[in-house]
Amino acid sequence: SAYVQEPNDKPSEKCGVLNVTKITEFGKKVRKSWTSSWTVLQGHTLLFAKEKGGGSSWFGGSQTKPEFTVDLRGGSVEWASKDKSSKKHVVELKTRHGTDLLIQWDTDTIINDWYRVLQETIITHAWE
Ligand code: I3S
Repeated sequence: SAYVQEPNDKPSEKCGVLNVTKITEFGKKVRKSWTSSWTVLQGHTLLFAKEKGGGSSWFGGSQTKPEFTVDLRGGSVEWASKDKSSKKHVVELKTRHGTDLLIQWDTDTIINDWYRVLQETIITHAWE
């Protein structure tokens, strides 16, 4: 059988390290604070945890709790305009609650994958 039981019974669709900052919270502009975060996509939820000592940690274990989570339903992604950041390959993720994030990674193939997966997730869950 192709069925494989995941350790925490919640298959992760994608994970990796990304640079992340909030730019608005509930519609209000907040000061940027770029952080390197271990990022996990589970269903329609995107979870971020601070990287500990450069090693990749894992949710579900006791070591690391998500620093924050984002519900992608009703959100949108686009490539950030130049005025949003001087960094390259920056994705702007907007949520329906008015909390917007910038997500960035220097390697274009990696950030392109995230862009595509986030967009697919938002489309998949559009009617929930
Ligand atoms: O949009 P801003 O204010 O130019 O964003 C920069 C600031 O967040 C800056 O921190 P300070 O507010 O402590 O100066 C960061 O170090 C920069 O990385 C931010 O700009 P970029 O272009 O990297 O997103």
